[in-house]
Amino acid sequence: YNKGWLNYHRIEHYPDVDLLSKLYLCGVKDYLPGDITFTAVKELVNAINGMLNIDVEVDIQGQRELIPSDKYGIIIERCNPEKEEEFAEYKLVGDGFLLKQCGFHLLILARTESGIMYGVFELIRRIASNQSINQVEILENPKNPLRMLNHWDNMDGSIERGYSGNSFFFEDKEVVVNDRTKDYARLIASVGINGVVINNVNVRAEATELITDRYLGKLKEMADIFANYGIRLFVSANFAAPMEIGGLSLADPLDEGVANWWKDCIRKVYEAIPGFGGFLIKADSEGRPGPFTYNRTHADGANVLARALKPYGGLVVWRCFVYNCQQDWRDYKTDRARAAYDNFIGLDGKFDENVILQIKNGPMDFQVREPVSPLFGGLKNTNQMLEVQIAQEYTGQQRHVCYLIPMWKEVLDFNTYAKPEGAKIADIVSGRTYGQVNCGMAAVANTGNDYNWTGHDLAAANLYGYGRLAWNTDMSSEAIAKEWICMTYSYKDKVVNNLLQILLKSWPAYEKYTSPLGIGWMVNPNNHYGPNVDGYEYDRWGTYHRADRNGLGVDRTKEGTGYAQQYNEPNASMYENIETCPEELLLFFHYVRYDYKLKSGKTLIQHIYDTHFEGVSDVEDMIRSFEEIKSMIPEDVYQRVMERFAMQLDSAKEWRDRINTYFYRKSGVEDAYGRKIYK
Ligand code: BDP
Repeated sequence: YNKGWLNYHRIEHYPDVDLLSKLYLCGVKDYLPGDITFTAVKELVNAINGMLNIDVEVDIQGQRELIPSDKYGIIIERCNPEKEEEFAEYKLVGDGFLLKQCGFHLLILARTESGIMYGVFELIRRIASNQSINQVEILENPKNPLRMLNHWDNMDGSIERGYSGNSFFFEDKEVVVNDRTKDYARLIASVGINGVVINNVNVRAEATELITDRYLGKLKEMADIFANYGIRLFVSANFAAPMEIGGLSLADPLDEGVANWWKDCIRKVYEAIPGFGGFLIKADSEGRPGPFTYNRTHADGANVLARALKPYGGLVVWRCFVYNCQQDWRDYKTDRARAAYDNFIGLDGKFDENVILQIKNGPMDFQVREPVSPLFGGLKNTNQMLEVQIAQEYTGQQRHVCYLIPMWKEVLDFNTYAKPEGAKIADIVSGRTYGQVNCGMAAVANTGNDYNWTGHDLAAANLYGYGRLAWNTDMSSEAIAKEWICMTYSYKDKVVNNLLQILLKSWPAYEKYTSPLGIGWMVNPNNHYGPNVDGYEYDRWGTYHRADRNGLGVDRTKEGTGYAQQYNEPNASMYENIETCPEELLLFFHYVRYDYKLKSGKTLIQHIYDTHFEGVSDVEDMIRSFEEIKSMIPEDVYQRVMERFAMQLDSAKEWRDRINTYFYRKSGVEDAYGRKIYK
């Protein structure tokens, strides 16, 4: 496998090499450098050597005062409260860092060891992007306390919705710990990830036993590797574990025997792995067991675990992806979009402090376009985390390029109006809105044991970008993409510009050639790749477009399913009214006739035709931009990406033709430009 964005390719003529040839490691008493700092120092030495061909001399110096002030060097130090005054102007919080030139020295200062490591990676990024560090002064504090990855890896080595090969955590029902574990930790720590759930949220068979003696030894080895990179290990747990592995006859969260079983189980987990993070739980969803069986609430379910985890500082991350997956399409009023809100809003304030509700970005399921979940802005007394999906389940399965950072930024920037100020989703999940500490972001990972980690080489930009965005939600999509390109390939203008264009074009292109204006789905059932307009239409999953000869879309206003009313004002009214509803979500909220005029002056049907032709030509543009940089990127990368582009182009054409033909046949309306539609 390759080194991803940490390959440290050579940077010619870097300006500030003087500052970088020596490294002083400081710290006294309680602030002596520890494992994470040593990991970071080693990383920095390798990085400087790889990029600038300099052998950095490391000097483990107790006190900064002893370092000659007229000699160049990097100083790495953890803040010592005795020196607090000196740095009072820099408000370092949590794992934040300061990277600053002071005279002849380049200082990396942090309160925590993880902070040191994040400062080191910032310096590495600067060098890789060929940016000068002369007079640099950067203070960064993480915007989100928790920055997690959720892997949907199964213990047989397969990955649910995995498009990059098999698991590197599990093989043949065993936990795997090897060099790749370390390289994985290194990659994700470099972008700020500090928590990892290694197994699928659908916990079946052996995975239920991960929290028993059978696996704890191996998990401890993994947790130790992660810990050197400031990452905590979490696992997905099975709500029915007391029955499935505990021999109890029930899993009722209010049963004392069940509560004691969890306490005992969790005590053993912490005896083996003191730094264990906690559990991720999917309950009462898509066939998974949960508290509903016993007529208990999700708060009852989460709290029994939370109380057992509390003495050890452990967390329960409880998913809100709870809906009826046995719907009847004939019943217009049962709307899957309503489900998460309806299930959880009444429980606001009933969860313990160490429970976090993990909420998918939208009310359905990671479609190319969805409104945000109305639980954000609805819940006011509950810890919350935003869940996004890096794995491209519905966005081309890592055969299509689809750079997702712009989508997540729109979600984070959405104003929920839960308060007059500071109520964007970014504020809520960071804990700023309600002064919470247990919150942040989580994402379904897109990795596997493929040579390049992510199947599509360009899909690594989403993994990289997710980490960077979770660390700093203010970063722009462009800035993140540029960093990734520089780190991975080159800082040369042509490479940066062309790859940047491709990435930024990709999500809009995918949206154009797939299902129109927020309606979603229209994919092949089960595997979710490629077009199938009616694939889910008369099925039980609650995912309908309701197209007929006059129009399409789901009426989610008061007259329809009432979903729009789950938002705070003025959002509810904005969605309710077809005139003010953002057009990209028009069909999500409204049933619209084919001859309805959009703001562009085009009819809905003409818009559908046009965007589908445009989407395909956008893919052709992306391919041309990529061909232009052939000689500037590694040959194997070029080959792999071109193979995927060929698949993407085929698939985009299939989407275009199926969608256009379908709506032509439903509506009988001709394309205004007489382009090829299969009649
Ligand atoms: C859907 C996936 C399914 C997951 C589920 C979940 O199709 O495989 O188990 O989400 O998030 O997107 O639990």
